[in-house]
Amino acid sequence: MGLTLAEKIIKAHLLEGAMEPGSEITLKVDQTLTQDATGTMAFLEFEAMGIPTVKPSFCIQYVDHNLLQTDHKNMDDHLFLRTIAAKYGVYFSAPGNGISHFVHMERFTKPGQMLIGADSHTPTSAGSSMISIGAGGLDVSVAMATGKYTLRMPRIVGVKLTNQLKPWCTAKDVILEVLRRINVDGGTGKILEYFGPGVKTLSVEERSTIGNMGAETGATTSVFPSDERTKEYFAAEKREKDFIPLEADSNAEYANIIEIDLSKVEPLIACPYSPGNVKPVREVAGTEAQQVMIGSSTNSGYRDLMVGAKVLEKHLPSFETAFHIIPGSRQILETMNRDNGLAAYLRAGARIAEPSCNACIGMGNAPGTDVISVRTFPRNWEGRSGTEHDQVFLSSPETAVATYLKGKITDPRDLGIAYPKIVEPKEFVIDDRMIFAPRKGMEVHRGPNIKKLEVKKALEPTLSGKVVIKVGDDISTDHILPAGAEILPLRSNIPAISEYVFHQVDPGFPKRCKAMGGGFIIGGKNYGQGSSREHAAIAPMHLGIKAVIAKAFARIHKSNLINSGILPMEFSSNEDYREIDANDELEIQNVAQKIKEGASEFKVTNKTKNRTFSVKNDFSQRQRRILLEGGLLNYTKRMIA
Ligand code: MIC
Repeated sequence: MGLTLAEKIIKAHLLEGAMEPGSEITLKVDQTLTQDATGTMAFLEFEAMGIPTVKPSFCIQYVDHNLLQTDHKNMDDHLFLRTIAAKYGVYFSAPGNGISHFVHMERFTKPGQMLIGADSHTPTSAGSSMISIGAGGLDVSVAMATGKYTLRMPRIVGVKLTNQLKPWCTAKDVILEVLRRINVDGGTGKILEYFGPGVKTLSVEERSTIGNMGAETGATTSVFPSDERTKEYFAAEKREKDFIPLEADSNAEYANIIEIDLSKVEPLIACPYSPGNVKPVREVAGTEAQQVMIGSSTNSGYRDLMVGAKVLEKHLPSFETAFHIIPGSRQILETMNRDNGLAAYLRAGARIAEPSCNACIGMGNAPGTDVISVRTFPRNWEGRSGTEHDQVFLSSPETAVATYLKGKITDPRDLGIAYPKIVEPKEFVIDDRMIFAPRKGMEVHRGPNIKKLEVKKALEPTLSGKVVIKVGDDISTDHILPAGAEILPLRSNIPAISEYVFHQVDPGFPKRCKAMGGGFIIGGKNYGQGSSREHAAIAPMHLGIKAVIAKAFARIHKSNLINSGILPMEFSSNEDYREIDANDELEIQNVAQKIKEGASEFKVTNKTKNRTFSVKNDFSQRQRRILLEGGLLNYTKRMIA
């Protein structure tokens, strides 16, 4: 039997374990990326390991999230990252240079290599045929220290693309179609591997859009072949030397196949409050929109921005809708400027932001009360934009620009104008002067907001305490610990950020949790979906959370809980979820001993209800040791010693 492309790349990096779905494997890491919101903690963790320099052949620190500088904190963090990166042999991309995923796609991707990034959208590099996986900051700092990353071997699902997209229908609509079919947890434990004759009709940028938002399905990552289109892109980046062709064997077998006829893909839109709540644009067309944004974390590439510029060159809006453009990188901005795209936007009333993720995570440009906001972003959970009860819709740039022109949600095919075909440039404007190579001898800048790392003690023999909160299905890490202009600058200050745990869901949580001396969280299915932010585990750990019992977990958050020494347990029978209430007193007796012995089923006593129920886990040997030692940092330090 032949190998899928994902299997080929994994096989070439396999250090330990067998490539059987579900079994634990350890892979060699070629590259790591961190961004500022996750990077400060990742570097504090790296520092605590006492390793003089990073192991992988290329590590880079980006600054793209915390760019709103309303006091000293964010710039202090930028300077900390600049100097500590230099100390440990890590490249540094300065604020203003661009969003990690875009700059990485432009300057550093290498087909066939393995990238681990402290951001859930790291699979953007799927477009350049890498295995690129999003992980918590501590997992990435361990990869920086050891050159290794451990995960469960995913099942490889084939996504077969045939034919080609019709005018106004885009790569964003392709990934929204995938989400419409498999929803926000359908990719869990899987890699989505794209193949088939339709692949060659998509550029690297378009493939990257699909890889980026593959994260929203819960997939470990996505991957595309490396072909002539990849070669063209690398040539435009003057990086021909980094190109190699790659594809699956012709007799590769996939766990299952999702077929997408590109010619049948139509403009789609994800409605509030989930990237999985996908509908045809025509179903919601006519809804008045007072804010439109193109760019930020998804769809801020050259093609994405030029298409809107070309439309607006010939057709002017009423100027009544607020319009924001957030380019992915300085390179995109400069290339767009060279090709007259910027002028078109300025004339059309766009507010042009610096290249950043900002608005995607509520760092500025929050919508007003009851405002309908159409954005090309990847996520729209309630409140993520910074406004309570916001109404954020996720669409392609084509749908966004059509909406801007009409002032209401509009299927771009109904504009009745010619589709401006965007040809990718033969050459981008390349300028790497804002990327700094590591250099020894810089003193590490540590602002007052950077607090000492907290490390948990070994697992208690028996866990007991109250249910501090009970939540439903699909709770995202934004629900657990929001981002936003007020909270994001506290990422290197755990005591301060912990005051915001479940801020939008239940603002009394931190106080109550501390008063109760910690306890348990009860969750539904897909608990912890979304971002890689390990703060959504570290902050609950700081407040005394001992275990989360849920119907099922999202991959990255589950690892982050284990890494923070919090037990993620699943209900053996989901019926038991209904029988628990907040404030119930729970106990898991002799849990440490049982974990040591390899138990996979545990008895939980609900003392309040006078009943017992069972919970399960699939912990590997390694995860058991991590939990027993109180987290991955303790475990890694001991391994290194
Ligand atoms: C996101 O899109 O949710 C973020 C903000 O980029 C996060 C990272 C973070 O919270 O720092 C992610 O996707 O991992």
